[in-house]
Amino acid sequence: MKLKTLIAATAALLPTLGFAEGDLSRANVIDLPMEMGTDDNGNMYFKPNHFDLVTGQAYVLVMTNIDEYKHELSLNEALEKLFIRKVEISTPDGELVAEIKGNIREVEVGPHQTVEWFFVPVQTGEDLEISCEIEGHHEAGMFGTFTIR
Ligand SMILES: [Cu+2]
Repeated sequence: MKLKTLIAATAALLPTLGFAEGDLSRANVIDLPMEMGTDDNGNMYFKPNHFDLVTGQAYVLVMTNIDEYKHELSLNEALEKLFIRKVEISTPDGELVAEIKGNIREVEVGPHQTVEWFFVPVQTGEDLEISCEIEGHHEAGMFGTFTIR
């Protein structure tokens, strides 16, 4: 297919897709699974502990706490680099419990629970620290970084 024809065909298709319509926060959301836990040596971790993000891309950070006690994720200074869309909580069978909207800086995840955090990076930043600020957890290794390009 010639390029011109391809562009015309693509343009003709676009309005029928319907869902994005200029709203970057809802289009093609990328899943970022992250485990929160403690290893056999007592080291606490986020796994993975680094995320490479790009501006304008919608993400959902799927935080799963595998421990018997709660953990948290604090965005710290990374908050100002993100448009926070919502935090979502569902039952294990996928039924919605709550969607919390607003500029959320910190989320605690209960034992054996999963919470989803939806955001879109809007500014670049290098190695922005995210951390668990529960007493002793940061010292035990529970922190990570976001790099936004
Ligand atoms: Cu923790």
